[in-house]
Amino acid sequence: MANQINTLPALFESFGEARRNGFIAMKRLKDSGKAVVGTFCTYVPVELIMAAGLIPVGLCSTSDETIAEAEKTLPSNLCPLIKASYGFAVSDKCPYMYFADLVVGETTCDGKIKMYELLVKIKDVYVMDLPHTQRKEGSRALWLGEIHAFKERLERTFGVSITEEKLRRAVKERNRERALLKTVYELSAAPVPPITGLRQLEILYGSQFKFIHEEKTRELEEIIKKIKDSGAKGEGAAAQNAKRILITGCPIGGATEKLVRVIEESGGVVVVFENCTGAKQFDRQVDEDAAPLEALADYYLAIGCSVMTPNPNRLELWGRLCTQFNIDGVVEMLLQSCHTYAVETHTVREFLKERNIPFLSVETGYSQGDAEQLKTRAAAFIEML
Ligand code: BJ8
Repeated sequence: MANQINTLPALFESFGEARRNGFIAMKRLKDSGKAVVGTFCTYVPVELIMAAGLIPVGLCSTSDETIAEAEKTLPSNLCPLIKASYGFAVSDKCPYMYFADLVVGETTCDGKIKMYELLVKIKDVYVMDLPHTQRKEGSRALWLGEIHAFKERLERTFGVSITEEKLRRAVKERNRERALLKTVYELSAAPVPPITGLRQLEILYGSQFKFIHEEKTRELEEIIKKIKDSGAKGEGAAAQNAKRILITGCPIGGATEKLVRVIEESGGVVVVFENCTGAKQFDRQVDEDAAPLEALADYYLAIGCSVMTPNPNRLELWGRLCTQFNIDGVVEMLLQSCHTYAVETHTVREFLKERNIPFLSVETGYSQGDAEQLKTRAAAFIEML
């Protein structure tokens, strides 16, 4: 234990409390004989991992601490999420990666696909082939086949049997977690949101570092109760006239919290995150009445990420969120060199223009060097709302 804690990243102390505690909790689970499966993407059906009695953990890194290390191997003009994730793996500085018995990749964007080819030299990596369109019959068949193959890989590697009963239980548990996290962010649909966007992000992002379902749901229920109580007392987290912002784009959290901070320091309040840290992941439920593997295939294939072409589900989700949260403006965060989201910006802009919703797109990375520049842009945007 002591050795492991000694190798925690230098920025350990600055991580959210949930993430810090998560490191310790993960070590305890490993000590108790549990195996860990690391994932990078919302498309990976974690219910299969849960049904196998394994612990799923998100591996996307959100700090620039190991980017220099990664750039010894990877090109510098690559998305920071990919560089940081690889950097933490090669430098052994991410305890979650360190503890992972299996790492699951997916063929989403080109940078990640190629990075997995290198990661395989360090870890046991399994890559799921994700189709890039939802509209062809064959896509669904291919994805269902990938889900079957992933199930078999888990069973083989860990010597377990994923029965239908276990899978149905995992679907129910994960649906419950999604429903609670959705309740957390939907509370900010109130005319005066009861929590700031920063606090909301802390809860949503931090939830992935809670590994025991019962503890996680209990804590979320307590958090929801506290937020409701303070809302009932009229203790809003933002001024009555704060501009209501929806954040979209690449996954946000860790270093990119800076964007939420500058928006909220400039007279805005982030009421909802449409990206993978928020509604993209928690908006819908897996059908509990359907055959579980089929239900998982349908649920995950329908995720509205820019790696899909075309990508109507992202726009459909927005339409609903903009109305439900009474949005004054949309801010898109693009990570540097994320081509799929960057190209989709045009479609997004047109979609919002038709609805008269102001839009700001910013590109950033994991360093804090552009915080002032982001603040200037956010302040000018909110000023004109
Ligand atoms: S479902 S958003 S987690 S792919 S790594 S695409 S930022 S260039 S993370 Fe993502 Fe799954 Fe989609 Fe969500 Fe761009 Fe970077 Fe690629 Fe990225």
